[in-house]
Amino acid sequence: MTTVHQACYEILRAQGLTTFFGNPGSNELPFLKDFPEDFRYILGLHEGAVVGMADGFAQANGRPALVNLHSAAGTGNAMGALANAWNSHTPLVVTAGQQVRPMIGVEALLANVDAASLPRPLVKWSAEPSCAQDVPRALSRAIHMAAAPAAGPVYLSVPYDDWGQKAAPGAEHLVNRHVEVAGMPGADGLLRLVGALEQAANPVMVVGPDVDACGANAAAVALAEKLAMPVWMAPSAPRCSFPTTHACFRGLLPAGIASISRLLAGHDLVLVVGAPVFRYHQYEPGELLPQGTRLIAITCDINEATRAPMGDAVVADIAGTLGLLVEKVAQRSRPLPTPRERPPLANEESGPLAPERVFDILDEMAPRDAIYVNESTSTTNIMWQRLRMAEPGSYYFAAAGGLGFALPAAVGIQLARPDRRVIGVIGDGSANYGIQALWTAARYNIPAIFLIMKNGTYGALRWFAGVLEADNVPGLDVPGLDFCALARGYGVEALHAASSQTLYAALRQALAGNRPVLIEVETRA
Ligand code: TZD
Ligand code: CA
Repeated sequence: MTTVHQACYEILRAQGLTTFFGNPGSNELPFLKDFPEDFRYILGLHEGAVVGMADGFAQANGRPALVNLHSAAGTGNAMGALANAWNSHTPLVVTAGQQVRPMIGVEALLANVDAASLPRPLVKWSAEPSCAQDVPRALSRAIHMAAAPAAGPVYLSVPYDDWGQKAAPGAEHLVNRHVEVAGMPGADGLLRLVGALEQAANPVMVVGPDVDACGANAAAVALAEKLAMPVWMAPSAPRCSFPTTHACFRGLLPAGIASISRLLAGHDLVLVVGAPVFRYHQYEPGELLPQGTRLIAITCDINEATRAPMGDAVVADIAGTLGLLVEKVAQRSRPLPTPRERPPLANEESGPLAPERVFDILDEMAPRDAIYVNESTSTTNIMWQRLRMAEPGSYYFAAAGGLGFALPAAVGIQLARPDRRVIGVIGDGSANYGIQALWTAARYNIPAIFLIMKNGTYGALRWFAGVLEADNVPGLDVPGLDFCALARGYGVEALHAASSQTLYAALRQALAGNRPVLIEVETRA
């Protein structure tokens, strides 16, 4: 007899989901029972950290990752992290253990009441199968649904008495299913795109995270070079889709309506690729676009396409469409834009380090293919100005702005990419939301480097309080945190840096080793 348990592990194995990220409870034990040797279980000590690690892992792999949470409480703890995964199109198959079927109705301890509704609206699809025999099919659907563009998290609640039941006949058909979404613009649509680009006098491109996610960075470069057009990173970009060292690269767009409009002025065409139009943050009322500017977005996401307040959109395969455009558009004869000026190196000063100095030192010391995970909220612009990021997959940031992403994601990304060193640059406020992932890094020897920018305050909120003219706001400082002690408490080696010399030495030591290291650096607010 094939059990539901066996049928599901067959599907997971064949579909390549052999790494579990989880935090177990009683409801999950029958699923985890007889855990096969070719699977691995990465334990996280809090569900926010579990989903953050899985999010980083899935993004860095470009494939769905499996998460196993405990009922409603575990799902609730994970919701903040799900908000980021939802916004970043991360394919996550989130499973949660449910009470046994006869005990859900009486709301026994750990029954997940209305389980399928709980994670909405932060998942693409959510279900609790109506009977045990439907669990393998629902799991199969969850995997394909998560991976199909636009990718995203899905949720499956499984009562724990289902696992030992007999699987339905025909479950073997689910094992090797392949679902493909092949969305390319038709011949007419492509002609219109090419025509718009060729006829524009002064086009500009805005590239977003899905360019990096589908590995189309080189195609974006080729298109920018053919049209000799400047390129901006989309506002609030959670990934880096264009080499920051390229002559065409202009920098990160600010996240306000008026600022964006101002910076795009003078361009008759804005081509947005793989980004929402736009992911704003601060409210800056103004013109959505400069007068006379046309906008066309190429996106994999029907929601992004339809909700945009302006412009036209083409919902299509991003890599394929970019590739065709590169092939079809005529090479412009004008020279590439003048490269932006890199800011001068920051001066050495006494006292806590200026963030500019920290990034200069990091840029000097880190391997050229380092992967940065940013959650140092007040220094994001400085980071985009000073770090050279030329390789695909070099930068990750919380796509919904929910803190608690970077520290766990750094662990998940490093697990997925042992060939490149991952450096999390994390504020002393942000580090507390996913701190438990340090233990996972130590436990599985995942050698990410965690650079904690210790300025004693919620710096970004101080900036925002200025924007909103909100004076005398309480709760904006976080003095007295000892991250070296916290790191050691979780089993991670820790180094303190209060000067350039000690930061150089700490980075040298961390980069030379093959273990996780936390570096706490005193920075200026
Ligand atoms: N809680 C969660 C889960 N996400 C958030 N984004 C916030 C609270 C609000 N928040 C921000 O948006 S930025 C920020 C907070 C608390 C300050 C982070 O401080 P930090 O970095 O020390 O990490 P800076 O460089 O000092 O701003
Ligand atoms: Ca801070």
